[in-house]
Amino acid sequence: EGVGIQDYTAIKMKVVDWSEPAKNIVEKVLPPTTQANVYFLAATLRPETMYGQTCCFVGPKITYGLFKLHNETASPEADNEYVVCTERAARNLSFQGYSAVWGETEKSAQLVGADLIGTLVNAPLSVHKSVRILPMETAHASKGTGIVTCVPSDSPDDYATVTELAKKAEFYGIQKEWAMLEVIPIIETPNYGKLTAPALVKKMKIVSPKDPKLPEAKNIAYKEGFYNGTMVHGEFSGRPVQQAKDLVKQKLFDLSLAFPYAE
Ligand code: A2H
Repeated sequence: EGVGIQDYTAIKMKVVDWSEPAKNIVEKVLPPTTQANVYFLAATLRPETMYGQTCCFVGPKITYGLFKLHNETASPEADNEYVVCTERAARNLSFQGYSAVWGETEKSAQLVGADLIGTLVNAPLSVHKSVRILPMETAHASKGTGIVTCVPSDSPDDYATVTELAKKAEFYGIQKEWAMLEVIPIIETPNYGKLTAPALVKKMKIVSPKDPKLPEAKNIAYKEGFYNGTMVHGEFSGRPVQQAKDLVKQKLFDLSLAFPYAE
């Protein structure tokens, strides 16, 4: 990676229902009586696309932890939140004001990505209120939180991954429907219409999440969306993406559905 700082928006995707293997591990340390809220923490550079989330990815082989999330502004009773992310991300968070003691993490459990698959989580602002945790073999352990929320309308990587998962659901040990939530138009671009990522994947004949043309597709989609995109969904519909990005981000912060995370 470069030497610059990457400013992410960390999206809090609240767990509604754990997969069986995850439930066995998590309920040992956080029995239902604790009434703790647990969130998958997804790092994104495109908060304005959150209306179109259809699932959330973990790397099946990546090791994750369950970490206490400290919130200075919460009352003591409400200070009962935990996040799932990589140990590396938890350490970064502990230097950014999200742990009780600066530079120290509080790990409650360890889980491998494969165990998390099938968990149902809320997707903030999305037309699909709750979505499944699904595997993404190309997710990096050392980028962001290791968790990627999936927006197939605007991310070629995400679109290629859900297409693959739907095609080979049995192989991936998932239910096909989990990968087939409707792809909603969020942003319109002059060159690629209302579904930029699917249009690019088709045009560039990208056939798998490991296709070598994906990095280029990702660059084109990002530039098109950011510089030339117009919102076609949600309360900032009609606004250029360059304005909507900060407006949606602030809205997520105000609703406590996200917070800034840098690395
Ligand atoms: B983006 P950068 Cl709609 N492994 O969010 C692989 N990819 C990861 C990751 C990880 N550990 N952590 C974050 N990411 C993804 C939305 C989105 C994103 C859209 C379009 C493009 C896009 C929905 N997924 O990213 O290397 C996350 O996906 C293309 C740049 O730090 C995050 O933003 O620049 C982006 O990659 C961060 O990538």
